[in-house]
Amino acid sequence: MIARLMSKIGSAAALLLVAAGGVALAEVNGPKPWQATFQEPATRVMEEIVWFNDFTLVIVSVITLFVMGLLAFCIVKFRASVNPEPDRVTHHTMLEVAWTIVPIFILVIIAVPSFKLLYGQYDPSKIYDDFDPKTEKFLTVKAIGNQWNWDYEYQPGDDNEGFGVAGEIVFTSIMLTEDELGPDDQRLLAVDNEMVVPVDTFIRLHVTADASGVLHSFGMPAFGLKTDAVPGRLSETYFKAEREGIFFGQCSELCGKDHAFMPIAIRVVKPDQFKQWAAAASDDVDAANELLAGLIEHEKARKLASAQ
Ligand SMILES: [Cu+2]
Repeated sequence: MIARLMSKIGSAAALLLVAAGGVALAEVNGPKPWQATFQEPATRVMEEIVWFNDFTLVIVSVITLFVMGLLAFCIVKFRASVNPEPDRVTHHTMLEVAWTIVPIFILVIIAVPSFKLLYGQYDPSKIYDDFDPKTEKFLTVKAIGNQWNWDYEYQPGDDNEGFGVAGEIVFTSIMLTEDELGPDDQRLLAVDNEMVVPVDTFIRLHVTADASGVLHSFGMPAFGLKTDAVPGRLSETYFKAEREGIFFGQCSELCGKDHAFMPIAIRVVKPDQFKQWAAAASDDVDAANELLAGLIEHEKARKLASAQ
């Protein structure tokens, strides 16, 4: 009996070890088991969102403690046994002025950074002090929500040619099924064709949905990005990823039976890797992805060799 129990505990521990090893192996920027807080920020906007969350949390905590303290104080001080004769005071002008002015003051303190952040999600000059709209180059990518996957389009023109997009790149990004998953792939998040963007570059993101379809929402938590995809309407937002890697998001607007199975995967790479991918992708996306995987592998091996 005890031996059976011990062997059960042993195999459970082994399973846990394997799971922990698996997590360590696949170093990805996405949700982690038992995660309760935000994902590690990869853009300045997300850093500001995390700051704003912490800031309002402090204010909320202080107010909650103050109200609870006040309540406890009144319960003890004015309990019937020590205060048999209730007070007949009905109002106190100074107190009423104070409890109107103080909350207004607190709301203004919250509103100022909140509005900055709200506008900053669409206008980089609110977030990036050195941002100059006249000189800054944007790579424009269009994301189209379908039932139930995403299309991505990179058109030559605008600033895109400067980033290496010489011909039109159009592809569909579909979630990998359980038997298509590789050893490092995240279940329900990995896709066949990832959206590829260069690091430290402003990406202008156009978001819409299939004209005959329904609402979707393009959400990428590590970038602090969420924009509704509305049929017949083009929404514009931007992001600037500050580190390389693979980032995962999901459709964030209930859109039908496979809503949970249309993840968003963005691969952030070096600008020269992006150029090579873009040059190949206008002809053949699969070949371009293979080329990119090779370049990333090569870079990893080079880093590992130089670290030893
Ligand atoms: Cu959806």
